[in-house]
Amino acid sequence: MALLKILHYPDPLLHTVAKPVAEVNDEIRQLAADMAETMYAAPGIGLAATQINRHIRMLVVDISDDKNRLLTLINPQILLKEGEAVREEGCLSVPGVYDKVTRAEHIRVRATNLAGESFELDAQGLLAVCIQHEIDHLDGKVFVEYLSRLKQARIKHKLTKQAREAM
Ligand code: K1U
Ligand code: ZN
Repeated sequence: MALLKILHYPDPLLHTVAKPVAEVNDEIRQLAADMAETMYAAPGIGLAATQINRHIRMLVVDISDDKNRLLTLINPQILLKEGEAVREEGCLSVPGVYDKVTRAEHIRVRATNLAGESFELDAQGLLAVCIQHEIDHLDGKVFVEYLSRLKQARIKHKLTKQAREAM
């Protein structure tokens, strides 16, 4: 297993649109295991392949306190969105920034699992928010894009300065 480097906003690679996974093979299963390890170590409750500079449609999430409900979604598709909820979000690619985003309260997703089988999942609350946030990553969208232009500019400035100082 391996810990992977997480891209930080405003890295333009975070705006890459990921391509579908053609075949679920051992390479994909190894990448999923490395992504889970990276997410738990961060620590985070989700991670999209885009964030570790792999532009394929795969994400991992685990919102459980005991870190024992890992979900791996390959080629996820949102079939249904219902209701609206405002929640504070964070992002491992935008460290130290938390803000409120409005998303669907309930979603139904179809995806492929690590055995290559299709499944459907109904999610609400934090799980629904987290899955929508991760699918946005696969579409090249970072949660700060839901915030005002002024907030985005401030976040960009702060993280660019931090990255320069870390060099
Ligand atoms: O995609 C990511 O960058 C991961 C992100 C997922 C997320 C969190 C909150 C709302 C929407 C999506 C994170 O995991 S940020 C870190 C975080 O929320 C957390 C970390 C440790 C314990 C509990 C939560
Ligand atoms: Zn994120």
